[in-house]
Amino acid sequence: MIPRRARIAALCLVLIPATLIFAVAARSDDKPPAPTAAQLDALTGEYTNPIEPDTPLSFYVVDGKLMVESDRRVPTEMKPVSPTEFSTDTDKFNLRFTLDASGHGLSVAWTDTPDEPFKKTGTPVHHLFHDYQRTEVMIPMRDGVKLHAVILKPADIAAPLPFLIQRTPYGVDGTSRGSFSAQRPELARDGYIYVGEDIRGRYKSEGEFVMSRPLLNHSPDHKDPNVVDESTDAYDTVAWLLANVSGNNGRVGFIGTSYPGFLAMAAGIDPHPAVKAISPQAPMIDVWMGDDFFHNGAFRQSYGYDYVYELESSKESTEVDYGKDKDGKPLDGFDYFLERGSFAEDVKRSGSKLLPTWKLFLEHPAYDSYWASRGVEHHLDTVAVPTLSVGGYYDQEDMFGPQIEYSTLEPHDTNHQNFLVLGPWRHGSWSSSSRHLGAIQYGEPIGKEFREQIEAKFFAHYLKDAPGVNGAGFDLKNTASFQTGSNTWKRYSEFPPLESQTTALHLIGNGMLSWSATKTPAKTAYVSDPASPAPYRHRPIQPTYSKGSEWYNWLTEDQRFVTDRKDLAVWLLPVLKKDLVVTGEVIADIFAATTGSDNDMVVKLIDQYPDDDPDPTMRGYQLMINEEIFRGRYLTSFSDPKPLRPDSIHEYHYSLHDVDHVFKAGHTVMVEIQSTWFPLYDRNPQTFVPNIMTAKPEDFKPATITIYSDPDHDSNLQLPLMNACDHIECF
Ligand code: PG9
Repeated sequence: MIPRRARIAALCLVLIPATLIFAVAARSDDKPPAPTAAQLDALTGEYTNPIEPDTPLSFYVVDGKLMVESDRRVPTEMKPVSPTEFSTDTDKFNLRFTLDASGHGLSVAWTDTPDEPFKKTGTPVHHLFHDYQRTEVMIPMRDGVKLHAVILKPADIAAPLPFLIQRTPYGVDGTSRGSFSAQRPELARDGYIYVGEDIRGRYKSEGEFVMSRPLLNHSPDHKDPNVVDESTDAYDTVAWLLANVSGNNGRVGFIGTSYPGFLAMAAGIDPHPAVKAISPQAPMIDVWMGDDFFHNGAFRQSYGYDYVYELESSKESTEVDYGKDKDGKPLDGFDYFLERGSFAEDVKRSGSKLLPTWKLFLEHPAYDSYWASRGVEHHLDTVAVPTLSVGGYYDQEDMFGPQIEYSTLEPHDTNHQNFLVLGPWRHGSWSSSSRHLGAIQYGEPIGKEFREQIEAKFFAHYLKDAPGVNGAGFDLKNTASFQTGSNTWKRYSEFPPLESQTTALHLIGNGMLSWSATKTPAKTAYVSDPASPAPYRHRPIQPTYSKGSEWYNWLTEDQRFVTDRKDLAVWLLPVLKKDLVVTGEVIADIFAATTGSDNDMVVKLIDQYPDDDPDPTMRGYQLMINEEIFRGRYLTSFSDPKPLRPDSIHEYHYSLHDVDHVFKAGHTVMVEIQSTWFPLYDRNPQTFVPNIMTAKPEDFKPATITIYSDPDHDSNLQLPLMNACDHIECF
């Protein structure tokens, strides 16, 4: 007798498409049947996401089990949940197939993103994954503290291999063959002895964690056992690994993104002689000057609050929660911080003990010796090892670090070992193979191109004397940059390129920009009210790293959400007749007065797309190209803040960082100036108080900000133009 379920399925075969067969079959019993061998075979193939076509998934059957792999995913067994839905041990969501009329796989999608299916594009593709064997060790440092490390060693490579080390505060327990291949597929394929190490006081390492631990003046011979910092810990780790892990070739590279990027940088200062290459990627270099916690003295309130809570509440990362409103909805971070009023209140009402870095913020708001001691740039006076700095033009956390690392090292680069790669990436997003960032379309997988063409070859060259994954060797002379607008890779023999010509773009009257300075004096004014600050990104604002947070892409958001506000000023250049190519550092030089005695200046350079742009999502889009804040009290000294004289004119001359962008013909150049950017930056009371962290509600006052344009106060942006003569008269 045929069981009832099979009978229904057999009947349905004649009448309805196979997708429904599976659905009906699954519904007729609580526990769906295991898929048959024929059903599994029908799912095999390569499946590609048409929007992100560079990481296709391949499915195939081994020993009656459906397997999935991609160029960055080690072969993983898929467990049937139903004949068309499968789970793995490593993924949070399941994969669900749709079938064609003959029962063969047509597409597959993650169950949380059913609208983004991967379509079947061919037969399964197999990749090389080495047989990385995992061991855990405790490595003794010179002061007796032991650091926890995971070592992955390829058992299938007989030749001696170099070490590739990543030191991190974020925990290495999850380090495995799978995670290495997922995060750094090209390097995993090339074959290294990969080491992940917990730094002092984090996760399974002993000792005390110190945020952005200051670098000490240790002698390069590393003789003093009492001098301990991230550089000496890297040194001791290398010494131990060389002596204790067999099969190494005596060379070591360091790599890391963000905090681990800072740690890679530290490994290159008074380095162990075996260290032959480092790649600090999005490293923070100075958390007060321009990276995570302050920018030019303006305090990054929501970020400083969230990040420190996550890192210092315990040895392992702890999630931040802003709580719920009276209707049970998650609180908008904008309201959360506005209601508390000051950072001192944030801390008081956090429910947490006073965390060490919060205390530092409260007690040391200016750039005193506490912060200066954490500035790595003060230690970069030699290119001790080949250094590949990597940064994003849209890095929401550490845009400053890689640019300053490169430019500080460059004058010392006598052996041509200082390299820079910049692209329109957010914090670390070169690790993905995506073809876009928010609204910006690259047209190609620029992260993958960087990893294959530059990163993998850099390490292969310096650590193995080999060409790397793609045959031809490392050939970067100095700088590679993915230029937005033209969407092309550029290579420069120095950065900014010699050909770029600093050209002033003047903010003149009537909201106009001009390549000529004005002869007619003009003023532009707005009232900035700390009681109603401009949001830095659209609301609601979720905790920085929470699920669904829109923190990551805020720098690419369409600025139309604020441009109509009354508390900012806007200047425009007439629609461009020719492309405008800007490559290098943009400087703001703004002359302004305030009716108050302190203020913030936020200057944004924006590319406004035409209303008839071929891409409908970009019509009228206002894309920030460069942007930065400066806190007025630090105009004369970062360590000794001073009140501004009300109504007198001050010059705000500061960097808006590097860029490589083509404003296309038909686009409009826009400059926007405002005085709040909340809650990423705390509100300036606009009346001078000794410490803004403890400002009282009554200290916060509206003020009128006036921007000047006259022969003595020529407010302008200095743009590094590659084709200046297309826009100004050249002789
Ligand atoms: N941006 C992070 C961070 C680095 C250093 C200090 C504080 C924060 C990070 O992504 O690691």
